[in-house]
Amino acid sequence: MIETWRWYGQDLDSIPLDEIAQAGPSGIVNALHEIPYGEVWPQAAIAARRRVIEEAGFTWDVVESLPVHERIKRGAGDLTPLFANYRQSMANLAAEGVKVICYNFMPVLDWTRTDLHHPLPRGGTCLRFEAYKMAAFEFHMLGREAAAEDYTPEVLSRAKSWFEQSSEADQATLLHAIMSGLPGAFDRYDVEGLRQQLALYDGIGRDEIRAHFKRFLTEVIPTAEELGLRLCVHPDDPPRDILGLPRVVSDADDIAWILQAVDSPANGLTLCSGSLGANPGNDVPAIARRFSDRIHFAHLRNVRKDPDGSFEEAAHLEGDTDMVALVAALLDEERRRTATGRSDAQIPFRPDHGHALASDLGRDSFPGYPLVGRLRGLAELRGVIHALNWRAS
Ligand code: DNO
Repeated sequence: MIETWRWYGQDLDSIPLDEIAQAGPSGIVNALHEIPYGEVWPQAAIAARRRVIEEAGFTWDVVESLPVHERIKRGAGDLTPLFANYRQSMANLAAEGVKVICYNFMPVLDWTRTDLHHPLPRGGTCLRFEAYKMAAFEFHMLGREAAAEDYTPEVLSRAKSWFEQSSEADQATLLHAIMSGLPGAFDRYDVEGLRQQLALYDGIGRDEIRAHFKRFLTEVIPTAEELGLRLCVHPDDPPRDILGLPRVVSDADDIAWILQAVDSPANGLTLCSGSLGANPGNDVPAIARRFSDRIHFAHLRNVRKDPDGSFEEAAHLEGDTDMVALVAALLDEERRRTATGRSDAQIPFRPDHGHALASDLGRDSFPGYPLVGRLRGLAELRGVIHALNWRAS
């Protein structure tokens, strides 16, 4: 497996490449976050970023993400220029040798948490999704009455108490946490802005989103094939509908549908164990085995779930997903690929998220992306990989 590390670029990330080098990964996962969604990534800008990465001794293995514009997800307006721009960015990336492109198809939001600094029993903090806080946000702050159908009466009653006792600062902190999943320098909303975004999805259900997704794939996968690129969709996080928005990358049935919608090796999956693992119905190692030949990238992390729909990010080898079984599935797939001579036999993975530990606590970094906590995750995963490889040899 290829060890990679997500880096947000020299202007946005407080963790420099020379510190990442000390953690030991060979590859970097990067995006031009500063370019607004829908615009072309110029080849010169990609080349400049590539030089920075390579001069620090890394390869740029994966783009995460080449974002899909909201209008494509909504199927709104003349999409021809947006598809053309996406294809042009793909061509520019291919020209610079970057071959794996991760993206998602989550309407409006990306990953969603309610607490960015949830304390851990032995010190340090993790990201947490608290069902009652999400309900408080939806029902009381956004005024989305239909949210009542998505939660149990107990969760709704806790939501009400939380809201009644909350200060303006508490509410601002919650809004900030929910918005933090949006990775770029763009598209953060306040409550009113979010209401407006949600209204744009009125009348757009699951079937429509799927149709828009299929259209996207139809537009870009043939180009990926020509350019020798592999696209890999990132699952929804959490893997269920949220804010009344339909989500279509949440479980094995969804993945099966996507992979056959345009049946090509270039149409693949980012196996994100933490995202998929937050749905109690998802057996992540089984999903990995079922779709193994289309996994182009893996995000390895763990979650611990509560019965009310809450969950938090556990240490990489703790939590509800059997990480050793999952890594074993990926290594088996790599052996199969090697045996059949596939050029992409090695699957890039990154330690996805990490607890904020020790010196992380005084340092500003992207939520979920501190140095020490991810280094711990990478080191543990590296140990699992070495041990499984030794046993197989
Ligand atoms: C969260 C990430 C996601 C991911 C996008 C891919 O930490 O895994 O934000 O980058 O969903 O498009």
